[in-house]
Amino acid sequence: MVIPPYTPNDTTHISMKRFKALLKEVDVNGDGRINMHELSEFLLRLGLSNPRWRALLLMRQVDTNGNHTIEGKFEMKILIKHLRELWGIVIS
Ligand SMILES: [Ca+2]
Repeated sequence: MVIPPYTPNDTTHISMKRFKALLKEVDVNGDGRINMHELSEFLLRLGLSNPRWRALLLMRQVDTNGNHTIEGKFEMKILIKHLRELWGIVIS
């Protein structure tokens, strides 16, 4: 499956408050970590197509300690960076 590369026209802005609220919403087991399933749900709620495919791609790049979840300040920072660079989602 090919996802079209993002062009600057596609930029979506969401607030840090909204970003954190969304993460909390999708963290169904409430452990403060985002797993593949939760990440896919998160991307779906951001309105992105093919959320499962994107979640797979994103997890591979963001999960630096390889525990299959996104957690902690460091990985969150990378998540924010990649959302912007890959798909033009700017969190501010
Ligand atoms: Ca991790």
